[in-house]
Amino acid sequence: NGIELLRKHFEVEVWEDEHEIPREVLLERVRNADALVTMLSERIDAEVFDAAPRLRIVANYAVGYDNIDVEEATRRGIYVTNTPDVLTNATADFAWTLLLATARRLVEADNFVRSGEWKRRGVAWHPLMYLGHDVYGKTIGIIGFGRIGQAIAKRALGFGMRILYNARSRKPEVEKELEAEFKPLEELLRESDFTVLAVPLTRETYHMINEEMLRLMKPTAILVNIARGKVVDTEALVKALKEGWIAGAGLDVFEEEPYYNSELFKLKNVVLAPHLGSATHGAREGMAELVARNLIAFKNGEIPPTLVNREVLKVRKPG
Ligand code: 8YV
Repeated sequence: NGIELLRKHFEVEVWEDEHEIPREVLLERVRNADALVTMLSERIDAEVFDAAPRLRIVANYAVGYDNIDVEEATRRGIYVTNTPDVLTNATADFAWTLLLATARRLVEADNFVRSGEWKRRGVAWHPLMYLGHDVYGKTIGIIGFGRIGQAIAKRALGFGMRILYNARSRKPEVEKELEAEFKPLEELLRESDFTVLAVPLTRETYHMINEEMLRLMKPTAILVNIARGKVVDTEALVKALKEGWIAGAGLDVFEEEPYYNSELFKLKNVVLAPHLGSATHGAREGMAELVARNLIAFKNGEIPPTLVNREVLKVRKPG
């Protein structure tokens, strides 16, 4: 495991508590740290860097790194690394898990069986029972066409879907391979039966899916978010789901985590998960190992294999 691997090379201090590390404890504990392994729950910014004068590398146990002020890290010559690739398939699988579960109302149906309601009704079968949305042959729109977005598209090929995508830049090589069409955001939203969010959270993608965008979607459309909660304006989404501008949503990520929203939780046409996109045994092992490899490379005076801020090399030497 990753920590065992690290112990061979470093003196390791672990925050074992299942609760998040309190800010003041974090600021205290980083005082003598050369390296820091972080998760999404920790905001790593100038305040942390000020408290950690020896810090040379922040290895994020995640592919997304919106929890880290990368610009500030670069300015101070601190490496930032992430965990791409090792979680791509697990996360794409989970996007599909949510898509299918929402389209076919799996959670509602599961509750119907396990609550005893099925037995109480005494009706074995009815042609209109828990009707869902067709998936095969429909149109999927993928917003964000990096590794995870493309892996989601690959799976869509098996579902005979028309694949639309939107991204900062066009990707002609993959367009061919995945038979995917580039569309401006508005068009993608208008045409898709399923819209899946796979963008990183940045200044540009914050509340990218707002009321105006939700109103463009089909009333039969389903929105799936495995990216970051803040990409969607939740208040607008709740309105869209309640008023039927869209048919449903599968959400793995929320504007605040842990999340509670009594309005959203009342709705039957949503399937919710507590940020489980990469939560498989294989992906977690891969992430831990990659974090360790980045740190070991740093210790050996090499450039970490999945360095996020390459510009930092202008400010510091490898190692
Ligand atoms: C992690 C993620 O579970 O990689 C990411 O960006 O969101 C998830 O894989 C989470 O970030 C743990 O830090």
